Amino acid sequence: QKIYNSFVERKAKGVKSFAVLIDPDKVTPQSVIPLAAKCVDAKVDYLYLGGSLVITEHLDEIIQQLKAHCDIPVILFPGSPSQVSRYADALLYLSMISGRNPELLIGQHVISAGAVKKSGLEVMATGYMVIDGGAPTTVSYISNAAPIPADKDDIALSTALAGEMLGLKLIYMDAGSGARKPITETMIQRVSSHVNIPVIVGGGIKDPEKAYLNCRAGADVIVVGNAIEKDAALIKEIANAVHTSKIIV
Ligand code: 1GP
Repeated sequence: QKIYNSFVERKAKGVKSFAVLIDPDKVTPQSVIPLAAKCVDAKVDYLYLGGSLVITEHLDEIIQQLKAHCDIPVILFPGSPSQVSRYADALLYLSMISGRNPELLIGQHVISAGAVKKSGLEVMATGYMVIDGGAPTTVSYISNAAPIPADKDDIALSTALAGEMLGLKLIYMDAGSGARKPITETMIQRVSSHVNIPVIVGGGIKDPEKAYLNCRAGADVIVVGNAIEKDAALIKEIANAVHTSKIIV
């Protein structure tokens, strides 16, 4: 549990982490080489790989290239069991606890359990909470499950608490990739002040200011994908914002 332990240790010290989300369909095994260099230069903590829809046949190759060109842990963020690759370091084993679609709560896990076990990947049981991002996102459409309304902080909190008490190891609050409205700081604060497990926050974060505010509100890991695809200079800016938001504990 090397990577999970790094999450817990960083949280205990109040150190915030920055994860760059790579959509495997928007890169090639070649294009991730300069991207890896930028992430190393910016001191990115984790690379997340995956998405609701992944069509590429080069997932393994993309991961191999990332591993060959940087030491940043590669963590799978799979939209479906077909996105499990043994070349990664760890897997966010997502149960979509915000929804009521049994396939995403347990069904897909049963189907892929044997393959996941065989992969040797570090498995991190994650309570995946989709929060309404202001307009339908790919994840809210594909999951066929209603997201938690953006202003229902109590529902978000109760969902996260239930996930923690069920034994999940991480909470991932996600407004969905490209969300018009990222998750509010009040919701992040409400959830993270009541659960002890690390809280990951992503979806629609477009600037260092929002990343910083989310960390100050209690997020332990900030995930950014879309904004970085549009402007790679943001990698360093957001990494700096996240790393200067350390909370003295
Ligand atoms: C999506 O949380 C991630 O699942 C990141 O979202 O692409 O909007 O940064 P963005």
